Amino acid sequence: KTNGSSKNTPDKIPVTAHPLAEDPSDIASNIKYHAQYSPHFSPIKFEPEQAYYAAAESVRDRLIQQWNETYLHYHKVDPKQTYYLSMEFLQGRALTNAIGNLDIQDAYSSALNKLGHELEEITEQEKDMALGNGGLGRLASCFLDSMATLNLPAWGYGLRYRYGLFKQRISKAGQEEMAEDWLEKFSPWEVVRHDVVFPVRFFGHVEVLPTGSRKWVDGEVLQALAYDIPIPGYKTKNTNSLRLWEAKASSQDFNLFQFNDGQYQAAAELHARAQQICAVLYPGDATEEGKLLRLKQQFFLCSASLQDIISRFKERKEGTKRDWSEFPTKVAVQLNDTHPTLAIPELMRLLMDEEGLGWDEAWDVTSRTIAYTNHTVLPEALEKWSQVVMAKLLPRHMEIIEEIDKRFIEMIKSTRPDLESKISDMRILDHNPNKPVVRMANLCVVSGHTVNGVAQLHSDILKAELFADYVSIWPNKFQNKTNGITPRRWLRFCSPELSQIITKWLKTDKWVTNLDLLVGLREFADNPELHAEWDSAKMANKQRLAQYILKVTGKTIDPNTLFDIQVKRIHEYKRQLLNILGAVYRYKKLKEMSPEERKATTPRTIMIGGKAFATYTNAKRIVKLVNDVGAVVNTDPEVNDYLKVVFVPNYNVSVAEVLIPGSELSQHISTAGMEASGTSNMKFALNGCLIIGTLDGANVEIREEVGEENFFLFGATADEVPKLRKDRENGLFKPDPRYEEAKEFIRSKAFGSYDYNPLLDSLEGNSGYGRGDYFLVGHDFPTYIDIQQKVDEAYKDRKRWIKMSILSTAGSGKFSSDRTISQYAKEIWKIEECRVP
Ligand code: 4GP
Repeated sequence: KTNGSSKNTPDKIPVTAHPLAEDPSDIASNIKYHAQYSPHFSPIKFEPEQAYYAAAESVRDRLIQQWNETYLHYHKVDPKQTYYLSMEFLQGRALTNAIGNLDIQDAYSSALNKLGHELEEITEQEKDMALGNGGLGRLASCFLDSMATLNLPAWGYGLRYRYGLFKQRISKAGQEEMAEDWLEKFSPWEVVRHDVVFPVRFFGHVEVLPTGSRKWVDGEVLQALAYDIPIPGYKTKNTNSLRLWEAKASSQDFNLFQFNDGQYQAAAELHARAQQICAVLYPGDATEEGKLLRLKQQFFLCSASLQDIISRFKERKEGTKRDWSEFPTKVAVQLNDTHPTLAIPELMRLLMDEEGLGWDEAWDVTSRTIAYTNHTVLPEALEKWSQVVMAKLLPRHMEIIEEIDKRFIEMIKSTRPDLESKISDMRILDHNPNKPVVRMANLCVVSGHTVNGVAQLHSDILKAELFADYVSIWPNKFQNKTNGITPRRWLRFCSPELSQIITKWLKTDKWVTNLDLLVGLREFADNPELHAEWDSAKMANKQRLAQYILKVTGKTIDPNTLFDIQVKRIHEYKRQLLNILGAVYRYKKLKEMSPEERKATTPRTIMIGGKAFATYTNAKRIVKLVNDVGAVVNTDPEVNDYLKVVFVPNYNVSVAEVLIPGSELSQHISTAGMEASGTSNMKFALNGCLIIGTLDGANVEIREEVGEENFFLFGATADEVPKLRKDRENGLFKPDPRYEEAKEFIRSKAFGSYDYNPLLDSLEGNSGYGRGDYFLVGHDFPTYIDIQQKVDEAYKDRKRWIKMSILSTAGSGKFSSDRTISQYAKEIWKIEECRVP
């Protein structure tokens, strides 16, 4: 191992461009070529950072080659293509993934060695591309990987945020948000496409032309500029695109006269407004300005993407006039939640006002093209936009939405008089005089050809509750597509040791693209040789995790303790509070024990990580509580050999890649019925980690697959939840004394002087969202504590635990995103493989 300093750079390696080199020496000279001729850094230095950029650029050359071939192939074949519109893509790092998918790991590793570097050290130089918030964004990225691997003609469309969500820092005060700086230097993975630019209009008004048709004019016009990120499939030539839009004002919009007059801000006003659009993901929306900016972002994504899609549709049959009724046979648009709903009125507008179609024809095309995925039933996440703001920013779209709403009501009245009393709930416009809004989910359901949930339980809830009235009109519109995760990033690359063992025992590495093969491990679940190998791979991953924790928090954790992890966005429904109350209870009991009794317990390290949305006060209090509990427990010499509580800062994709392989128990403990699916539960299970969880989201299916005896179940079921809430309102809830004890301990200031009463008060009282313990922490606490005891017992029996761990991996085949995407392709998009020869 070298320190990668300039002293170690072997001068003998020639500097040549070999974009597709196979041989490590040629790859090394290609890397050197990039270090020398890409003018980003001084040519004298060759530190790990420069080596990363040079290696990334050399890998990118290869991708571009395949990418161009893919594009030309799709152009020639003109297959039906899917476009996945999403406000979020949580891509994480690209280098390991690209090298792995291209199957050039060994060659790059030895090429870098020749240059005095280690591949692993180099890959850690990369900043995460963190253009997402949580599960919905990471799902989109897993889907891109599967689409390319399955050779499907399918692209992603998103926004190129300058700062992404935010970087989380933990201080005494709790969470602090900092700008995420993935573009501080530059990203070697994006290719700016100066030839792909579309105008996007805001404000203005609608003009009626002499022909009677309508046109949106005036207002302000920005430019959408494309940045493409190559998405390689695993061991295939197909390399798809993630196209991210950046907002720009044109040079014509720079007012030179004003500038020379000293009015610098006024001169570049439109440029400044353009910059705001792609500055951050989910800007605060407490103010009217914030709401307007979010709506602008959504429209910007939809308008640019649809103009691009339409121009590709035309371009692929250049010279001939395309029949618009063919559009849905060439284009499938998937809306990742309601954020890109404006794609519906925008497609209608483009078809009618720009292409000259009539309403019926445009409606037919639009509704056969668009499908919608719902990712949550939380009422606050179901978007509603003010009609006033919508009419001001997008006057033509508001007209179109009104017309869709009107026709929907007419349809109900004429065909389903039995539903007339439901119209006010089902229609798109809510004319509440205090706050008239557009209900985006309703617009999606009415306009799209398919609506899907993301796990069986969630899809059932959508059909039985949220969208029940529509089901009676369109029974075939609703589907389930249980989420999945890519086995490449989430096992093959993040846990090479375990992967090797799996390949050895299955005698094939085909599981990487056919995850169902993992079931073959069941046969060896009792084999002592496999047990020994499994145990040592898990231990290596735990050690790597312990080193990481030391690096980022300064805390030492012991790999011989049970590693128990909960990582996800901090939200009351996900119940990190239940976890920490459990930890507090455990701590209190340990304090009460004699030293001998303590020795008989199962030592644990509890790790919790996740970001709290900047304006979500209770979530931020939870982050602080975890840190405060950790500060006391971890420094208590009586207890800290048996319990540690660590908050893992700035949870993101690359942190997950270290945490998940090293975990043994993972908590997925949401109030039943509230977690649409969860996807990290799948990643943990795949990595041989056991799950403690409620019957919620995909937990239900994971438990079915891995076997009940390998899943630590507790808590109320989704069916029971409404009655439990009612009981609570009627004063019928009787708290368990252990629950009271844990809360009281925190209130007693055992964990510092911060006032946690407002947080704990959300668990008291009898009613209301966020009060009266809406998320049923109190109800589920006793069964949670009981099942944790079962975990402790199971962990003591090493043989049993390892067997459970093997069976967990063996039962995870269903959760490959390859399976999910094959189902979308067949059952929603109707697209087929288009393999590049
Ligand atoms: C998330 C859901 O909370 C999670 O259960 C699901 O696994 C994930 O989508 C992917 O389907 N929702 C969001 C969101 O991230 O912003 O609504």
